[in-house]
Amino acid sequence: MENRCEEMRDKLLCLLGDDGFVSGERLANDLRVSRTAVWKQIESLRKLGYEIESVKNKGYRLVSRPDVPIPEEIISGLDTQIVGRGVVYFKALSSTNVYARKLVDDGVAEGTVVVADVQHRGRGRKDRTWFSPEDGLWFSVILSPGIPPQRGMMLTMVASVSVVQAMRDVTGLSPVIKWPNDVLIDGKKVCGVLTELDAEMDRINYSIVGIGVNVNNRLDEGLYEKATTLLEEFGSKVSRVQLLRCILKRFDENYLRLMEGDYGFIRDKWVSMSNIVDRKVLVRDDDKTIQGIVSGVDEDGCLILKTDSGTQRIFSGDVEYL
Ligand code: BT5
Repeated sequence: MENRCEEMRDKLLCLLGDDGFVSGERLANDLRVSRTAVWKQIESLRKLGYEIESVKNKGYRLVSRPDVPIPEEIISGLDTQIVGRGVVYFKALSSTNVYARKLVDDGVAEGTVVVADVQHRGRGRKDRTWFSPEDGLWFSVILSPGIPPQRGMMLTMVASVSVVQAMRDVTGLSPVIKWPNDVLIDGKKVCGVLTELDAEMDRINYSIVGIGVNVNNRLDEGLYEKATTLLEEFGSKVSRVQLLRCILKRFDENYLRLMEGDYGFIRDKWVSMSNIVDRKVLVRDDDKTIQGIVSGVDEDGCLILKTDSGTQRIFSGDVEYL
């Protein structure tokens, strides 16, 4: 029933278009439903935030669309092959990654995106908390890449590269990637990626790539020192719908490159968007720390570090620039 309604709402939005009035009769005829059914759908669209004017003897006119990442706004005309084939939207969830996991168990299609306006238990890496109030962009992409698990970091890289490209496209800003999963503007975190995997020895069965972007949201008091929002950096509100569509489009392109085995392409793009090579860093991983100079990032996404005791490959950790 819900699906049928969504389908009808989609068609209704197409028919309403963006200019002029369309009569209730014409809508009812084209949709092959009663005028009362049309009215009900118009009401449900209004509840979602669409402003629709209705004038006697003229019909309905779409005045404005909401900036809410509902499937109707995200999927229409998206033109991707895998990423964003389906979108599931919630006003609030505990965590989009957790819900995505449930959808995997239900056998949902690869590329499905779960998005929520608010997360009550948004997650970072290592059980850290991700602050996710309204007006941000919190979503997860379900993938089944079939690549070896040691290449799993490349999925985080695909996500970060796509976010940077989309932010450039939409705002003209130039964010920088910080290994392993941060996107920064002027040294402050604007986006974080949490990639979770289910794998066998030789292949990843599925992966959930969670992306959190501070768009027009406020930040927690304690975060302002090290985090920022696009609103703050761009100076005015950024459309979440436009940004999400753009991220998904870029994600699809980059993911397809990865599926073709072009790890070098993703790695090179990632490196060109980060400023980590040749930097002196301290990497913390649980209670271990290691210091050195970054000589590069390999095609598994590992950091190559020149240390006093030789070259080391770093798989995980948090980086501090020295
Ligand atoms: C991350 O972890 O950066 C991964 C964040 C992934 C969030 C997305 S939202 C959609 C999906 N569903 C989820 O439940 N999660 C994903 P990490 O590198 O461990 O960074 C976490 C640290 O960033 C926290 O300990 C805070 O210091 C800081 N932080 C928390 N909320 C933040 C925010 N909104 N903006 C910037 N920094 C934040």
